[in-house]
Amino acid sequence: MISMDQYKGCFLGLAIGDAFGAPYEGGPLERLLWKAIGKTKDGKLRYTDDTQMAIDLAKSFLYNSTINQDHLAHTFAESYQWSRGYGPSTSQLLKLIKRGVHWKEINKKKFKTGSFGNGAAMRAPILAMCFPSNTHELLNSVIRSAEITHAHPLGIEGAKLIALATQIAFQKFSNEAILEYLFRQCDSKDYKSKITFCAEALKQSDIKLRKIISNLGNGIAAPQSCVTAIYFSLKFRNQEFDSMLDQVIKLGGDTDTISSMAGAIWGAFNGSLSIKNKAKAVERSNEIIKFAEKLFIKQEGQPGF
Ligand code: R7I
Ligand code: MG
Ligand code: MG
Repeated sequence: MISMDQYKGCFLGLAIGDAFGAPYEGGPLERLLWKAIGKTKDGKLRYTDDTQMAIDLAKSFLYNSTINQDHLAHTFAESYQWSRGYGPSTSQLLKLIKRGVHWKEINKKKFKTGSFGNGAAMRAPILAMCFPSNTHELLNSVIRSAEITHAHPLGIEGAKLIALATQIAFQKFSNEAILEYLFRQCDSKDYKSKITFCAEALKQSDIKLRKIISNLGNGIAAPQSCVTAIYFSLKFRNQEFDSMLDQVIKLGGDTDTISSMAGAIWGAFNGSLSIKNKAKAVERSNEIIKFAEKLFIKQEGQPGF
């Protein structure tokens, strides 16, 4: 049985990972900028595009009871603020949607086959809360959510793996079972070999971070970050959230997104009890808890839940 606390843990884990990881994302310039704009007036940590798009997805699903692509595209566009640190292609796209252009006309404009950034994957844990037991519906919704901004097959596949990892974390399966399942769900050789490496790496307690970076990645492309996040969530599932966060921050690169995706999966396993206090440092954390509650109530009573 999945509990409401696991939903809260998942959404809070996503937001905490994002807000605490954000000051370390990217190079010196990005870090300097975040130093200047990374806190609210009342001293809370601001979250970035990762949490904003997750909230937008939850809002749109709660309103439509399905993934309505046009509504979701508008919800993303209405929330857009440059200061949330969106990826360049997503920024351009959302500004055009806000001006009235239909998302279908521009989702393959900057990149011919669509973006393979990790922007679709970072919001995918929310889809596991929307469809906790219906995998067919989950996968269908991953595609519908992703293709608005990230139509590239590798962007979609990364989102699929994060959504499935979250869904199965709610069920608390063993790491071995989770990775076998994810391996079977991979479409590409790249993700398959990363899942295989992840399974091997989890057997080695003293593996170096540079080996994780060179084999799984720490970048903003989905193939360079999704399995990395899965690896950390599985490695630290029985340890404190902060131990996981420390390691992801040491990894460098796309620290907000990797800790956000890992945080969501960690929270799906563990619930919110041990991270509630930490969440108080993050802006709008009470509203995030409310969204998690609403998503849980919406799914409760569905067959198989
Ligand atoms: O994926 P996205 O929305 O966000 C990525 C990151 C996250 O970590 C956020 O936290 C934020 O910091 O940004 O951003 P996109 O703009 O869709 O993609 C990110 C980058 O991936 C692009 O700017 C490109 O450098 C690269 N990229 C591609 N490069 C070549 N060909 C994405 N797709 C392609 C491609 O098809
Ligand atoms: Mg971000
Ligand atoms: Mg990021």
